[in-house]
Amino acid sequence: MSDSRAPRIVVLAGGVGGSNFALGVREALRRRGADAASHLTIIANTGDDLWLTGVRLQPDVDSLVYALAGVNDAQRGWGRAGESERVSAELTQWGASWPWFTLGDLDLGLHLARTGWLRDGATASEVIGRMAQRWPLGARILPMTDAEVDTIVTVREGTAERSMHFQEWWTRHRAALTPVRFDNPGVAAASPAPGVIESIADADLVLLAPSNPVVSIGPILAVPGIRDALRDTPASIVGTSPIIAGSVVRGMADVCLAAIGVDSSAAAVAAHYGARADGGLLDAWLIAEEDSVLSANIDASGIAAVVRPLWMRDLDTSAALAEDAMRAGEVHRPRRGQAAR
Ligand code: FO1
Repeated sequence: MSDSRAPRIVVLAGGVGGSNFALGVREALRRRGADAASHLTIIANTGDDLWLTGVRLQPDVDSLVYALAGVNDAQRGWGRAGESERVSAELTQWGASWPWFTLGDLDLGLHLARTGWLRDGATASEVIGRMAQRWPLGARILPMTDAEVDTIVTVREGTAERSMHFQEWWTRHRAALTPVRFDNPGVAAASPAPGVIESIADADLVLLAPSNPVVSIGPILAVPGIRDALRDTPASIVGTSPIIAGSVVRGMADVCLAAIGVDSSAAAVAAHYGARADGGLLDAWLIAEEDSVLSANIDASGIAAVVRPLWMRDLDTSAALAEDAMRAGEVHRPRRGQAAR
């Protein structure tokens, strides 16, 4: 199949689930004979970025870059393969780090390089560009914004409330402290990174990865201009449920969903994103075979439910899922009048 028949795809993604999905989309494009690098743009969540021991961490960007470069620790789900942790151990001895948050030596090399470039005036987008010069990624990765936007989790402790950085809540407490709310200070003043709005406007297909709807996709949608660009794009928008048979595929999205009053069900997450006909985002929503009973309800809400196998066990199953999402986008086009043109 010729390159011209492959869609220009934009993927909205968080880190771990987003990486597996992105690998599948890249592979599915290649299997269609397309040059993935010129067809695939990934808009990465940067809401869980942080400064730690003097260096800038971008966990979701790094998970995506490491996975696409093939240097990731696939089993652990984050960081580099073949890591050592000598520096982290030393930082802990100095009391200069979070003892429950491990910075691998190879990973730290990237954080040091990034921090130096940022201090020299580079933007987060330009830093990713430098990473892509070292490792051909077969895709373009854009941060949702070049601005620093945090995710702060507020938890209830008895009658009091306490706030902490998302990474502390996620990694140290394993999301076990009941969240009251998630805030993204700085997001209201943030602008989309260069290329974000343009890539959405020019896409044939926008895919929402099966990433955490609250703390991965949520911050991307909160950047002013991105939600409007999605509503206006002539591209089909197809999401993949991160919930199968009432359980999260990975991570702790159920706790996050509960905090914003959304049930852990494929239908409830679809309703959370909303139908384009009602000013929401979705033209179609991929749900698992285990959830086929929810199809009629989702269809009735104006979102086309597409029942497919969703488990991403390896590159083949990820590519098959991505191919299903591409086909859903071809079948379920935005209805006339919904998109801007
Ligand atoms: N996750 C952990 O569970 N434990 C860690 O010590 C840890 C360290 C870490 C360092 C750099 C990095 O980029 C990611 C890291 N992660 C770690 C993953 C990360 O906390 C989350 O999985 C993502 O931010 C959620 O998307």
